[in-house]
Amino acid sequence: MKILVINGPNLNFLGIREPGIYGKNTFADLLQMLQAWGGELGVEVEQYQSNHEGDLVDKIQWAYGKVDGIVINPAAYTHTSVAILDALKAVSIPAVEVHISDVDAREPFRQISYAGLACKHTIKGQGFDGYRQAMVWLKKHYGTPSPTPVEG
Ligand code: CA2
Repeated sequence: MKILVINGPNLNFLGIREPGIYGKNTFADLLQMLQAWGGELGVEVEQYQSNHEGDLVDKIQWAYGKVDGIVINPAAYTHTSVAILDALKAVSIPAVEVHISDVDAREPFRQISYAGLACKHTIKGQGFDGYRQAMVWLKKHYGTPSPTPVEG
């Protein structure tokens, strides 16, 4: 199974500012964790981060026919982007939305998610572990079952 992990604007600044909301681990730490979790789950992980809405749309379109699942944290574009929603709908790849912080406990505008309307599942407020949980969820629901060992 191959999973594409997409991160939106400013997430490359993780660990540099606002540790109270997003934790003190850096974006480089997150990328290392994604690869380690992929190894543990037996899942191939590709990651992509951009600060640009159109680039995120391009990457979602690129994924068509190439990956089995998408984990996406569209960051601020979560709350504004119909283009990302439409791209996720267009490719129809099973997607899980992740938010590091508990968006429901923050400003009202963060409680609206356009991208989430095209996602099968959402994980919020679990810190970086939310990405692992999203990969576990995709593997459970869309991974190929391991063959049953034959005895004898
Ligand atoms: O909780 C999340 O994961 C968010 O998607 C993060 C976005 C925010 O706009 C969403 O409402 C919730 C913001 C990411 C910005 O990341 C920063 C990292 C370091 C310093 C400042 C911002």
